[in-house]
Amino acid sequence: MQAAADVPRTPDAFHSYDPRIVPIADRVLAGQRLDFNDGLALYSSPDVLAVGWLANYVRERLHGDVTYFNVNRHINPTNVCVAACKLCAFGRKKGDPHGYTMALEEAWQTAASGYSEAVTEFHIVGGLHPDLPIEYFLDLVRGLKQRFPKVHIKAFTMVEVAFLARRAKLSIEDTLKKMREAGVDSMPGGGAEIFSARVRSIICDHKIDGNEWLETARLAHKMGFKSNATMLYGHIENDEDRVDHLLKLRAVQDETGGFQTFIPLAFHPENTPLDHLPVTTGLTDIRQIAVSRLLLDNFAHIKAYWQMLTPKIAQIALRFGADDLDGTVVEEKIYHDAGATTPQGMTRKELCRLITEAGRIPVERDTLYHPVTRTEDSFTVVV
Ligand code: V47
Repeated sequence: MQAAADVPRTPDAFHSYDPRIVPIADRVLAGQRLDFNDGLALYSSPDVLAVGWLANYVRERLHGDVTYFNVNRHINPTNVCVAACKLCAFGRKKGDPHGYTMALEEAWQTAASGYSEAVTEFHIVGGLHPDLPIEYFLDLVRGLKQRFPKVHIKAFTMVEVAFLARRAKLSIEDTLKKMREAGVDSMPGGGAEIFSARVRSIICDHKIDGNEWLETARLAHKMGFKSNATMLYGHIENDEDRVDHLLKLRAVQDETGGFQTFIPLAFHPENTPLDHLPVTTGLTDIRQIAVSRLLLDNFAHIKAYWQMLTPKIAQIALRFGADDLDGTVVEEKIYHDAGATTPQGMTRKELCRLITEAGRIPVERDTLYHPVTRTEDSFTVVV
């Protein structure tokens, strides 16, 4: 029998019974860009295996079998939020008995707790608190940098940056400058939701609009920050909204090159005002990964965030276009408040097992995708 590594992954092996996919395949195999209508065809084709084959082809062209993961810790300093987004089960109004705001000391202790292997990244996001001044967030980051100088700080979504700027009466650029001086190294991809104004006005009408999210990302990238990008799917959006979202991200990426990773996020309806909506199915999740890989030809990485997809679907996604699983996370609040049944965290060993059993090669990375080598309790970033 032929060893898996020797099985040819040639364009000749492609086949689809959907005639709409054949010309799309020709373009993908020739390295050409897909357009809006191609995106719609990929979302609606019954031949999801052909869509997945193409996405996997692109993924292997970019990364071979390498699959990335990191050792990170999430910190959510507050869940108090002025917005009342229908998509969210995490935010609480000021005065709500389930609201919390960490004292700085508590946030720094949280950073050090819960996992024995040294983390390479703190992922920090939280609510839009009506009273906390920008100095709270800058002190939080400064304190983390003092205590954990080797750890990359990926903090504050474009929504939080824009909110803190407005509250502090600063420009976005000056706000980002202060964040950089305090020790923010890059930004996570949250808050993008879906850019369609029609959908946004229903699921998150208190947030900055899609253009402001994109403009904030553009400014951050122009100042040298790398960031991620997300899309929330599986609620009231349609295929046109999804393709529109992906192509808007692609256009900004053409300009700035500042996005590292795209992370499709499946909507979890439990405990939200949209709890009458069904959860996404496995096939929708897998197809979303594949279409993202095919449309976002200028994004290096597509992340299958295991916390949101479940480890089993995330593992399958590694054969449908994804090359990254995210990380150990340690403690996750946003999805678990919305009914996620996934574990709170995973060890390096568990992540490596998922990747290896998918026939891929696990590579621990830092936030900027440099390989990490480690002994049990310390790490070195290979640049
Ligand atoms: O911005 C909120 C989404 C995001 C729900 O950049 C929900 O590496 C589903 O952005 N159901 C936060 N989704 C998570 C996020 C993220 C996660 C992992 C890695 C990275 C990265 C970013 O979660 C929010 C929002 O889009 N969200 N509530 C919900 N009920």
